[in-house]
Amino acid sequence: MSDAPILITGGAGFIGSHLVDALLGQGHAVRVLDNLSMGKRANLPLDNPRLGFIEGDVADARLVDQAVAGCAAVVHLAAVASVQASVDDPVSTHQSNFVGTLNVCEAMRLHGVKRVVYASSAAVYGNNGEGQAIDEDTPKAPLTPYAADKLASEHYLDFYRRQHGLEPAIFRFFNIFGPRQDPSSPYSGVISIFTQRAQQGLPIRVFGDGEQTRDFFYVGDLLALLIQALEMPQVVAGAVNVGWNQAVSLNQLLAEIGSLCGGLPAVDYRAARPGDIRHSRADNRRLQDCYRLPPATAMREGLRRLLNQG
Ligand code: NAD
Ligand code: UD2
Repeated sequence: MSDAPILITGGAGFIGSHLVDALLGQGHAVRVLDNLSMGKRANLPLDNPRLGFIEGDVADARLVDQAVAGCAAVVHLAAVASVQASVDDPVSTHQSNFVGTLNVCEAMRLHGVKRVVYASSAAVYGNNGEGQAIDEDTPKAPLTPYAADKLASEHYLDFYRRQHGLEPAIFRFFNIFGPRQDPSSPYSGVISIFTQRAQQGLPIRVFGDGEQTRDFFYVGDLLALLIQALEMPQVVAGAVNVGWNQAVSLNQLLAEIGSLCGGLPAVDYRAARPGDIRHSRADNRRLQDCYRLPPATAMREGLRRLLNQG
């Protein structure tokens, strides 16, 4: 096992901290760069000598350069993972969600680091492909600065591939859920909010009629894909959707949570969020063709693990 660490930007966050645990468990050295805007030190095994932690901003080119130097590869997860935050403040979220990616690309070019795994999002499709499974060739229609920054980052990664030999493995995550997904913001992942409020007996707000659907993917299943993308000899060209090609409505989700919690608090149906996507489901044939998929963690099992973390 090389002693050169794997850099995980955003590694103190929900997905990143699970990846840190998995890579350390496999004997890798790991380095995390995170500004703790959403991530937490408590998510990290900071006493592990094979883990280095740098608190700072991916928008700081000098810091990113230091963080990338000497690394074997990069998993670039750092971003403001809130669509609404990007709508409210596109200038500052752009620094994290796009300039951060450009800084990572530049630092990798300068230090000769080739492999980068990048977390893009189903948001790049906007409302295109609604109602049927969305494949990677579906026309892109980013509706928000968050989605636009994800798509722009994909294009820059491809430029650095063509021009400078970077090896980007780009995933378009649909809706990832699991332990450590922070429910503290009204714009946190819906499953983290619903489960926390169900456990605390607080009223649950549904924005819309609850028939909107998402393709939910348990975080534990994602880790195997991220590690394969780090280790595979050749990266897959282009972006790959991460989802199970299964549409679950919020009302179905609530029924599952209710049956696991022995009932639900009051559910309050409100107006749909402006620009909210009605139906989202991943055509995951490219994922199945290019990666070894772990057995899917069933929604109920994922919810059970999440509820037990509490
Ligand atoms: P998260 O908010 O838990 O993780 C993001 C991490 O990045 C946090 O730890 C945060 O502190 C850090 N961060 C934010 N801005 C930063 C900056 N400027 N400099 C350094 N660190 C910064 O959310 P997550 O769900 O773990 O998301 C990880 C990545 O996956 C993000 O890029 C997100 O856009 C993407 N993604 C997530 C989902 C999902 O359903 N969770 C879906 C699609 C894409
Ligand atoms: C989008 C992206 C996802 C990720 C995420 C980052 C799509 C399909 N998904 O997630 O890939 O990038 O943004 O933030 O583009 N809701 C409620 N009540 C609540 C909270 C949410 O009804 O308390 C609804 C919300 O209106 C939406 C659904 O739940 O209809 C999912 O919302 P979300 O914020 O969990 O995720 P989403 O799909 O916007």
